[in-house]
Amino acid sequence: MKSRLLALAGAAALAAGALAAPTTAAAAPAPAVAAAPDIPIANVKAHLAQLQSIATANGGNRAHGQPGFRASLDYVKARLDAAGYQTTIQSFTASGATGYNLIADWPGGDANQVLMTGAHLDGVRAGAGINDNGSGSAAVLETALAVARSGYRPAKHLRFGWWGAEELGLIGSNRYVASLPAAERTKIKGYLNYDMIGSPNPGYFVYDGDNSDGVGSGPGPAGSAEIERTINGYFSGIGVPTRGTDFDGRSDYGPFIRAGIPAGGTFTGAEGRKTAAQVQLWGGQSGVAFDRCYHGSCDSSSNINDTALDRNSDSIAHAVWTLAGGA
Ligand code: DPN
Ligand code: ZN
Ligand code: CA
Repeated sequence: MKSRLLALAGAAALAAGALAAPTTAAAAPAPAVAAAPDIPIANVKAHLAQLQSIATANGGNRAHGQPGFRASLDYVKARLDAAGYQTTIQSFTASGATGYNLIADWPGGDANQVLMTGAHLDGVRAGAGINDNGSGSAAVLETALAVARSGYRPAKHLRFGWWGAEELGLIGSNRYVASLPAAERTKIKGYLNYDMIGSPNPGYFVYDGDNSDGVGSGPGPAGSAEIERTINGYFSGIGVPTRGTDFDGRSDYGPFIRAGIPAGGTFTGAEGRKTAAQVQLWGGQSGVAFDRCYHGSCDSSSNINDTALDRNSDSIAHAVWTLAGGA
């Protein structure tokens, strides 16, 4: 993937050439990269309120094979359709029930250079699944809607995905990647994944794509390091320290990296407990789980740290705008 750094280095090389050969015209300015918009946290929270209402009206959950999952999918799809996305529902069978992925393409960009961003939309049966993973689903939805609102003309083609049956073992994302012909797979130049990004006792974790923190199971496909740097660049810009987290395939980026597609994303923590050292970094409660309601009945609307959700939502827009390029 062509990085902004490379583009700047190219401009510098051109400028050096211009000095050596004075007849050469002045170097063209580096191509403009549009600045990402601020993602309105109120809009992300409004999506979460809708997902909570959907769970409440459907037996308290949004799990695979349950009516709350399909209602969640219909909600996200309606918003995308109204904004001008081309949406596709991919059906599959898992554990004797029909599951669905929702794929949304934003018209335009280079069809041979796809940047995909996704989140799992299903929850477990125990509760409404608002942090896991209403948070990622809502933030990715609002980022897609921001693309539509902004008049942004990305250089790469943008695709978004909401996965079914993640909680049964990454079933939906596996089916999606497996369904792609090899030629389509190689067009996907990067995949950004958001799973649990509003944990109530949050950490600021970034998938360790280059294994620099040594907490992964080895570096991801080439290009994962650039994604990690891009995400870290957003957080350093707002003065929030990040730490690497396992790039071991415990969420829907797994099938993508196994197919050789560079990937990255953020995570605010699940059942693990925040250490005293992490409290020094980020505040919060030492010795308490990042998400005490992980896979529990209390993963409801109140199980969200708004600041974490806000920062992570803005980081998604930053990553999409930076990695897709264009103006
Ligand atoms: N994949 C997760 C779940 O849905 O339960 C939690 C998770 C996300 C764990 C990201 C580690 C990293
Ligand atoms: Zn989960
Ligand atoms: Ca790293």
